[in-house]
Amino acid sequence: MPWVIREFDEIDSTNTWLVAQARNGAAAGLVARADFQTAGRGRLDRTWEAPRGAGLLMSVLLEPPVGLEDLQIVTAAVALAARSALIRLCGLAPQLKWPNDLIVNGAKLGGVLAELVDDTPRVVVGIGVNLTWPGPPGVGGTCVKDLTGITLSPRSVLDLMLAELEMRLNALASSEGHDEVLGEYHHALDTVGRDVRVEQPTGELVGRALGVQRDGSLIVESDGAEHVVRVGDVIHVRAAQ
Ligand code: BT5
Repeated sequence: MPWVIREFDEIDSTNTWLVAQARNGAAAGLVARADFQTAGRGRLDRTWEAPRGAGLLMSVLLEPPVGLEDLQIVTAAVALAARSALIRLCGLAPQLKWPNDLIVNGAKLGGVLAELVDDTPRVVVGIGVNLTWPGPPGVGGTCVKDLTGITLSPRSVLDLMLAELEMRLNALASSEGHDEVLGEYHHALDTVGRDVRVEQPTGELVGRALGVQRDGSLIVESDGAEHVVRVGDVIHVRAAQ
């Protein structure tokens, strides 16, 4: 993948910028990284905050080698790529909270925001990773520096993460490679085996997370039946045994 990296001192949101570029015909592989966002976005109209230079704030435009129905595994690949970059740069192995949060001991280290570009098979996937600031007070965040004592530069994480992402996107093009990414996702997911409460647009589901489907959806057992969760916020209600 010929990545084309655009870096900004300041921007409203790397996701917003990249979606606009995609609508104007930008090619897949375009990457935006910013030192500071004035309107960083989380999912469901929430915000993502970070002081200047304190975290990796990036988005990438992808045309995934899988159908739109498999989009969850593509966004998971972005989270896994960031996780792998952190393992290689400082030995920190965050877990994932379904669908894509990076967490360490339950504290949020990073989050992913995926947005489809109109009705095309293209998607903008953005990620924020806290490097030297643990997030706003009261949200239970953490950062690489507090966990390891190591100060990483956003650009070093970006470069390694893009190399890791490329490997996983290539893998997703074949059935065996897809199995490998899925295996890595399953291994990294802290959610599997836990009792969870899932807040979905359609209501709340309480049960136990059994695993993920091939497309990355979460399987939750509740009242003796298996439910497939494609969207929703998952709250871990009890530690895994
Ligand atoms: C996410 O949303 O976790 C997705 C975050 C994606 C941010 C990246 S940065 C680059 C790209 N450009 C953007 O504009 N966005 C993407 P969600 O699961 O909805 O979590 C949002 C919630 O996390 C907020 O409501 C806060 O409670 C909390 N939060 C905000 N900033 C945080 C931080 N730096 N660290 C930890 N938690 C944070």
